[in-house]
Amino acid sequence: MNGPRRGLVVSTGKNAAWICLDDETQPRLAQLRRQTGKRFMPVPGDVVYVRILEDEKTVVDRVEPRTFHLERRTIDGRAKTIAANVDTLATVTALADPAPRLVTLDQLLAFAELESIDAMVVLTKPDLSDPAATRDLAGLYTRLGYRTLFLNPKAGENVEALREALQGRHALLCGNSGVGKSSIFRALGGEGHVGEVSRHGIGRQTTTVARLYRLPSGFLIDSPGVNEFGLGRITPGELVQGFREMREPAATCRFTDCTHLVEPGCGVQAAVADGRIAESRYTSYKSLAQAS
Ligand SMILES: Nc1nc2c(ncn2[C@@H]2O[C@H](COP(=O)(O)OP(=O)(O)OP(=O)(O)O)[C@@H](O)[C@H]2O)c(=O)[nH]1
Ligand SMILES: [Mg+2]
Ligand SMILES: [Zn+2]
Repeated sequence: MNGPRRGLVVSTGKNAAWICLDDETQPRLAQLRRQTGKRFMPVPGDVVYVRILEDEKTVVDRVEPRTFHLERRTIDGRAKTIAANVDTLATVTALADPAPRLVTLDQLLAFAELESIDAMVVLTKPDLSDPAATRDLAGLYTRLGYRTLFLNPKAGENVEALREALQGRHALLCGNSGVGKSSIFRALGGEGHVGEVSRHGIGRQTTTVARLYRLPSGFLIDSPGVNEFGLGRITPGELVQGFREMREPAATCRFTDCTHLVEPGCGVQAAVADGRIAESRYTSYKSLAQAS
């Protein structure tokens, strides 16, 4: 069999990538070729065609055009592509340890909304949190229409519900460091930390590279903790479209360029005042609006 074979990128290193061929279960290490002078870096989720040489060496021939890719800002402000062909953001938020950062969650949800991809809300560590607080948070996002579930990946609790929710999806786990993304990834069957040593030493297994796990249909990508998941520079008018419950109220503002922060006659502020918009969601909106 010498023809090109199709596969999915699982993870990438400097000159090589782990590829899971469509008709195999174990990933293979494949070499990346130089393409027009510079190396083209595939990312997890990329569809590639590889050739297997006589000595079983595997070489990536070409990378299919991406339907979608996700970028994040590096510390020095550059954009780095972290995953390709994703259609669902599986946002992960710990109910405790670390305490939920709702602005991160709301930013991820706004990002998905603005990019027109699906999002779901996964809440972890229910065992460390007050049940009433868990119910309140789950209720808020369920009412907004997001598929919301809580699970304890460490104990294996509710993991099957998530597996079912991910069926047929090309999903990316995202959320702050330490919330349990890799625990979820492993609970579903993904390989843990092959050939990877944590920057923080033994005991703290922070993920440094994204990796993919093929589901019976679809895939799931584990990614490093996302702190800056670029909404980039956007206007309040654009940002408010990322908060689905604010769209209608925003259409009633007196000023068409309303920032929904201080203006009189603001439909959004009125909806916060009478409880149609949750305080925490508006707090997230304000902090994102002031940051961009
Ligand atoms: N008690 C409890 N601990 C959990 C739960 N889920 C994950 N943990 C623990 O939380 C810690 C962090 O989990 P990880 O899965 O490494 O978190 P992560 O989101 O992958 O973190 P980064 O790779 O740094 O982004 C680990 O010690 C897990 O065992 C849970 O539901 N309950
Ligand atoms: Mg991790
Ligand atoms: Zn307004």
